[in-house]
Amino acid sequence: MKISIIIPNLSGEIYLQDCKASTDAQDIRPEDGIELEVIIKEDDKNSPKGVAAMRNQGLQAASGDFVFFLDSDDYISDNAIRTLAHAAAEDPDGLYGLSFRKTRYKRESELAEARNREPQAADNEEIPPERTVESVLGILIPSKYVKGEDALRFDEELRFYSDIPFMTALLARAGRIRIAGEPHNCVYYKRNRNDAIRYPALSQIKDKTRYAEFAKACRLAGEAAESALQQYICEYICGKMTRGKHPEGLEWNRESLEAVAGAMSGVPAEMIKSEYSGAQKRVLLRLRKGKTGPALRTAKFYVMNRKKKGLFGSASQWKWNIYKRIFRKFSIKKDLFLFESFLGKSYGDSCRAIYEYMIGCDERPMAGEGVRNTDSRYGKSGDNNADSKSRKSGEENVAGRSRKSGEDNAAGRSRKPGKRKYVWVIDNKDAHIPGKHKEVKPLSLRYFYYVARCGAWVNNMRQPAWYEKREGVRFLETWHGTPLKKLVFDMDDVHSASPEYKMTFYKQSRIWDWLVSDNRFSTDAFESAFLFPREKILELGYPRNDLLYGNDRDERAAKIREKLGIPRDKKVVLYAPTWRDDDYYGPGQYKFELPLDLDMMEKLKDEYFFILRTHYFIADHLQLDESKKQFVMDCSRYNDIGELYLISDVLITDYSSVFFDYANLGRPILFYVYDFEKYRDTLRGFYFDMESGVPGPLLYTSEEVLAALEGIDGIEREYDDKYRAFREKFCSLDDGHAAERVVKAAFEEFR
Ligand code: C2G
Repeated sequence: MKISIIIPNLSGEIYLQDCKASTDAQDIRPEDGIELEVIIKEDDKNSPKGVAAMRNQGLQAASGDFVFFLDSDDYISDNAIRTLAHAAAEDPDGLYGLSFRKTRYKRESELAEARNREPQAADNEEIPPERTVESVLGILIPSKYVKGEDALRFDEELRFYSDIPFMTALLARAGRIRIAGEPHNCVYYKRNRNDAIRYPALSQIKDKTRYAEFAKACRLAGEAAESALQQYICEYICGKMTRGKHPEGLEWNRESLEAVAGAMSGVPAEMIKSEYSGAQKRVLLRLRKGKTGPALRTAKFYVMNRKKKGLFGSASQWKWNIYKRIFRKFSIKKDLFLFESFLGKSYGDSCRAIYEYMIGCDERPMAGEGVRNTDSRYGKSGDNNADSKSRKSGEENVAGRSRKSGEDNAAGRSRKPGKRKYVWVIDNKDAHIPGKHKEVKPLSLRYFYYVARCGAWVNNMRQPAWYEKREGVRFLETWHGTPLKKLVFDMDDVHSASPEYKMTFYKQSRIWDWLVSDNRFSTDAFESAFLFPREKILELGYPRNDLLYGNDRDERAAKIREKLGIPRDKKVVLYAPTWRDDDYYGPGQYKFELPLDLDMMEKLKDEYFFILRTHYFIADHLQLDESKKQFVMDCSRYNDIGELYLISDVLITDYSSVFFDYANLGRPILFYVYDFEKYRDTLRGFYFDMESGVPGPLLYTSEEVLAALEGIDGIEREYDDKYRAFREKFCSLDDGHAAERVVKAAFEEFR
């Protein structure tokens, strides 16, 4: 038996590799008597003809007894063809198909997981009717249906929905599709592409004609295989509705609904009534009768409700409506600066440093002042307080802006400090924010008010996806770390909770007017990882690290230690790991179990005090025994990790960006990387080789951490050269004046 696998390749090389690897790996034995023919049809990049044409060319070229359609971004399990062929030997005119599994991962990771998957009984002996119409993929089709006089072909006029008429006609001739093999190990892997910006799937392309084409495809499909087609139409409409999306990515409108109403007229009312309920049922029944106006009103109401619930939970829905309908109608206030750090969880990071620099400016006289940053907390301009670091990069010119502080003071330029207003988004009782300002809780009504009206927004993470920047608003994105772990578009597989991650990130980052970078390395990474224009990157050092160079940093550290109640005679170890992309309750809600053995660390309690600090995404609270509290403290909710750096003598971290900042202090850093290989090879990947590139030892067990702390002086000596080189590369722009440089570069009223 000969089987022709037809692969239309529209997506280029990036996915095809896995696809080809899976056809090459087919487990076919001599005694099976199976011959495989793999036909890959490349589309013309300059004048693309589309998937229907490529498949037709494939059918023309196929010489097998059966054909099998595989998409170039998908792959199949190694036993797929053999299993299908065995099934088809029983009934050579029938249709057999594979179970579908949607995946976001590469073949290698997916197959590794499949090996551990428990066998499970198939839910169904047959492929569900809506899928049979929707897609030709994963089905072994006897050649008699695609050869000869009335051979089936794809309609090349249809760009998105050519499968519908093909499949309805095939079903009319060959009947139902039975599932071959077991769903846990014999599978068609349908890849959900995670990069709709650079490599969109057909289903991710927004096109105004899509909806009308869907209706046309249904009309062409006509009478054939009626019930499967009808079920598919209903599922399609409800599927789009429940996701709150029109297929073009637009709002539903009457025209688009009219386009499907025709296809709906043949659907029996009984079927709708028995299988659907609520708004879905009402919309389908109205469409069936051609009443597009009432159907549209019901659908819109339904979509609106779903959308808001999804965004905020129903409690905040009304606030969002007020934001959209009322607050956004007011003018923006140019002098109103909104600050938000780590989603309002803390008063800290670069946003804090920028804010404190700004209020410092407002308090001081303007004319002839020359040097702005005289706040004792951040040291004096020009006074370089860093341990022993080089300042060679001081004159570097980035994005056409001078880094020299003070000299570009705008004598005579109006700053009107009196008019400026500051608002902080904050939900942390321990935040004691200085200066005249207002505070709003995230997602409160006042929050929506200021989001709608602010003239400038300073944020260190992404703003909410629903936020649309208004004309004249300035957005300063400080970001929150030099990346070791790969970010967004540099990640192949996205393991975190949100499948839309890359697409959403791309859209959100388009509104940033400036993005702050701590070093050249970060600038390069942001350009490739965020697809972000280099000219908008302010490579001026991290404002958040200014405090590490303050003249008063020792005094300040002593106060913080006292406030926290840390014994004076103890050295402090700060343990600050990052989060794990694959261990979550939901988006932004990650799990964490302390991997450091505190019983073991107790041995050091006479010398050391331990501060534990989880990442802000971690939802789990650390549970500490009373007995441990004399040498361990949980500071996960502490406002600003920068202050914890100041009071600690040693940092333990893993892949978190914290060590780039901490290195400014020149104090020892240990890397407790108990899951190193998994993190590097599967979860994220790194921008550089961690084993050779970080300024401290990689440790894999609590025993090793203990030994390293016991011998910390030796480690400091051992890593001295490496540490120096590391600081040269990553910290050379930090000097206590980054906030000043960033504010001046972004906001003209401060120049
Ligand atoms: N952070 C913290 N406590 C931790 C870990 C992180 O306060 N235990 C803060 C630090 O300011 C750190 C920032 O959150 O620099 C970002 O944390 P990362 O662990 O680096 O992770 P992520 O939020 O995914 O940031 O490009 C930046 C990072 O690579 C991505």
